[in-house]
Amino acid sequence: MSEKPTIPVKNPVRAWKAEDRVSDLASIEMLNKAATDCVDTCFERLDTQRNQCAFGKNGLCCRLCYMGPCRITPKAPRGVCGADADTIVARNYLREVASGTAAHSDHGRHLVLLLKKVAGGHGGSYRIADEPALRYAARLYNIEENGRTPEAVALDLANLFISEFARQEDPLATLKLAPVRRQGVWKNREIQPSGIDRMVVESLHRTNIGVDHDYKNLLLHAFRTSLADGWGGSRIASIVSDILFGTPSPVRSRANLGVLGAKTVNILVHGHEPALSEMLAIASRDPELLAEARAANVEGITLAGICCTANEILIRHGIPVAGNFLQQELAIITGAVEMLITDVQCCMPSLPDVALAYHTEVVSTNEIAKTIGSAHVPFDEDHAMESAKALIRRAIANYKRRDPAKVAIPSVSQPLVAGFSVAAIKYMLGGTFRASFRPLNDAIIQGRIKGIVGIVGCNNPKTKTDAYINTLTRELIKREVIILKTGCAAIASAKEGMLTPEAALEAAGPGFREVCEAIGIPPVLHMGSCVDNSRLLEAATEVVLEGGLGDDLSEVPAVGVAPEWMSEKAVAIGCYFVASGVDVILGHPFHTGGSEKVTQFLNQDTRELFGASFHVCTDPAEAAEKIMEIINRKRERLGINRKAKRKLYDMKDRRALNV
Ligand code: NFS
Repeated sequence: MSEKPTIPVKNPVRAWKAEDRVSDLASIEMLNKAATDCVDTCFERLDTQRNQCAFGKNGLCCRLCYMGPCRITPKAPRGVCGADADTIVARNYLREVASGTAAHSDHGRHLVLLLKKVAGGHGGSYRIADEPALRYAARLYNIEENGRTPEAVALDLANLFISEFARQEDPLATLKLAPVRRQGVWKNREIQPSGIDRMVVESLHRTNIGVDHDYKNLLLHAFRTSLADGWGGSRIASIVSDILFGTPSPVRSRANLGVLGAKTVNILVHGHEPALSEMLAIASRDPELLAEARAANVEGITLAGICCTANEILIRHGIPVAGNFLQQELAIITGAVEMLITDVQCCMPSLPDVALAYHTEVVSTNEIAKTIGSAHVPFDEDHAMESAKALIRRAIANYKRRDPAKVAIPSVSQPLVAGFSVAAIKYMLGGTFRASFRPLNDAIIQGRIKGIVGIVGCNNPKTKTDAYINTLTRELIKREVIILKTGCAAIASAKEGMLTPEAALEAAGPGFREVCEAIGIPPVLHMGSCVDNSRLLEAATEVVLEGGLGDDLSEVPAVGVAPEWMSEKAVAIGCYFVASGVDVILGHPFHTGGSEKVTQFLNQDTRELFGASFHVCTDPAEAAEKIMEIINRKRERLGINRKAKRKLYDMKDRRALNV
């Protein structure tokens, strides 16, 4: 290790029970083990941060210049420069959106540069894994593909995507993938983003001392910037991932800490970018390495994932998921992890501290993401397979340091099906030759499916892990709503067993269940990582293009929910959903409570501007009611809110559905 962590681990005195903080049995077990092993986790750290700063919480602390930091109170309503609560809250909010956009988009940029290398014949171990996806993407952007080599097409596409980051004046080309009416809304509201990088830079410029002080103008730029994420950086990341690593299709696997092997070398990948984890997924099955593992007296190599890196290799390779965001520390506490490999985003700086109590080696691999106490082993993309193999060998060598006395792998994991890209959903709905969203649209029009809800985002130790996500998911499928999932919310469902078609069908309302069985689609669809929220927009766009449910995303009976979110990326995602015309329910509010005007803008005025707004529902039952109210209102407007007659499907009906 390069340097020892500096934060001492202390024996926590807990005033709570593990089962009040986490939902699944594996996490409960590991949280209890943490106390026995005298290891701090985020749950104890939240306790020590109990009196969190009210100024920060309300967005009222400004530290953008060195006349401050200023804090706004009734007695001190303006900062030294004269900025009031509205300006300060809006500036802070815009910076959150810019940061979230930057994270997703930098991930996308990295993949685009890799695509360019592959196109130029310098991709090393990488190749174009999905040529149809490449050609489809090229056609979307009017790039000639007919009769050209995949490399030539890929080069044009990579260059176009690079220009999406650098564009200085014109709107992003990727906006054209949205329904035409939505494009018109963005144009009329003057929030079409130009280059992704430009939008982020402009956000920082506008929030610099003495620049943009009009809270509305700041917030409009927040929505503009978020569009550069959802329809720009994130969309590009998903498209390029599919080209380089394959478009996901339904795959079976398992989720939760029980996927770790008692007698195998356990390697966890954690973070977001799939380039390294893709290679690890392949290398972990390499016969030579498996033989080396056996020579070290272990039965094999178990590769599993945490957070969105997990989702990326789950949906393409069926690699099991060890856990979601709040399980990253708990995974180490099993005492059975030889190596935890981090790339970027959502990797807690505490990991090396936790690892000190065990034999786990925490390895960072990305130059922009190092942690004191982690070993840094830069991932050499030009020799990717060799890099991946070297890491696996290092993990095998670390197995001998595993202390059997400290090992307790919870025997808890659930089966799952994941990998529902839009192409896969289309295929499921109509087969190879008639792939289309028609059956889904028809089912919504007939009222057998009431609407579509995307449940996305993180976990947050402020609320019981997974509880809101899972309660809401069950409540909505009971009410005949189809659920699209990404990120850690998808993993929450996986751990609850709700990503198996059988379990979810059992819990689904009668009409919905019949449709799912008839058209062969499960009620809860795991669509990928958080950048893959762009797939949710893609799916909603398909619904619009298919016809019968309005001309714009704002007319589709669809809602987005971020129940337990914590990341700035979630703020950006929420904004691009709302700017796209999709209402968003938040499980807890933004740090904007210090300004009534900003709060009103986000929760009300946006309806006028975009046809959708934010809503805060801290309780899942309340959220379900709100969602159904929004869905029913949209159904009413579309004139499809007839009560569906229950009817059992026979073969004739099934054929009729597959038009
Ligand atoms: Ni999304 Fe995915 Fe998870 Fe939250 Fe983090 S992993 S990018 S930010 S915690 S869902």
